Amino acid sequence: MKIEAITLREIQMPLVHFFETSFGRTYGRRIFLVTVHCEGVDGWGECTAGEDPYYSSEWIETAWPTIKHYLAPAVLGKTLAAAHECVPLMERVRGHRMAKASIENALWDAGARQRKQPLWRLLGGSLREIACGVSIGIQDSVEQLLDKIETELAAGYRRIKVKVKPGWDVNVLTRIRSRWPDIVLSCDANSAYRLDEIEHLRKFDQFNLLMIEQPLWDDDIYNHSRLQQNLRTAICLDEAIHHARDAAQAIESDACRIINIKVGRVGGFTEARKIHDLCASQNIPVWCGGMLESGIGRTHNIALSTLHNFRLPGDVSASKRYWKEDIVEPEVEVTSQGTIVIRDEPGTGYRVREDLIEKLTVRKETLRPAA
Ligand code: OSB
Ligand code: MG
Repeated sequence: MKIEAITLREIQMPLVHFFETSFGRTYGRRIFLVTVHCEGVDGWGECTAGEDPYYSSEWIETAWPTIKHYLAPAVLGKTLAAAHECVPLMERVRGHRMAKASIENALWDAGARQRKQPLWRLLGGSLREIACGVSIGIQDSVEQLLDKIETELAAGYRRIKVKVKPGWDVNVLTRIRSRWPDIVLSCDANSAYRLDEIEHLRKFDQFNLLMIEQPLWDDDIYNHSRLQQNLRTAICLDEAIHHARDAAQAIESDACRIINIKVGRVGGFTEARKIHDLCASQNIPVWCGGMLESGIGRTHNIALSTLHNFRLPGDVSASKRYWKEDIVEPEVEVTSQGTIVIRDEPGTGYRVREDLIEKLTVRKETLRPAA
């Protein structure tokens, strides 16, 4: 697989409904797509860096120049036998994992298409149907949130996750539990609390939550361990896990009992698989996180979720929850049982709608090997 050129593009897509976390509200996405051109086969990847450096320090305006000036030149013109071989080529660049993941994942996509094999099989997956949950942002009122939960439960989703922050937490969880005492429920704080709020966080134990996701600092493992020793509810780490070494430290120090794997946050499929395998060996369940992806990132998340230790429902849900029209065909659909049935066609099993992508493109740049 010779990497002849790489195309970077930004497309803009308004969200069907705004999405609010403890760090802010998003109305639309600036989606950054990467295409690798390899001897007649194109592979697509999505860079999950956000519009702002709030979820992580990476954002679209760091990812673009990092790929253009460092990561693309490191792989352009190279011939690889398999996608994972790009990892050492990009290693000299520190961090910028979402940027790296977009190239690596595009190469996996190209590799699967070239071999005419499903991506999930190439990744080593085995599950033929994956369980789906939803992540519901902070709303303008609790009533609005309860309405949303009702809609998602009626659609069949198997786990409801709500975003929390100080002032939108115990009161909200109380209302949810009084209406639905038995649903599988979890919450995600996106680092909105501090260790001196331990007494407040202990109140979350009364709600029988599946987990509380990333309650403390985004870069912290040690204090999560101190918190976990004082909570019955399982902590799940998201932001704090960048690679398999982080995961090993978090597990060994009992900083979390569940891990959320986001393929962008950890730098690509190779590292995501390493974390998956490590967690499987330590009996720590994992699930696939989401970053409000378009169909391209979404279908990569689906492929990853077929690995056997993705034992809990992921934030992998239907296209129509986010987009009026998605850029893959068919759109991602969820069964009334709250599952996605894995497709057997080569690659992701979903066709990339290049015509629609072209219409949505606001910026595009094709990179070639230096002469
Ligand atoms: O913390 O999981 C998160 C979206 C953007 C940034 C961070 C997070 C999220 C979500 C949305 O929770 C998950 C989804 O894509 O539905
Ligand atoms: Mg999270």
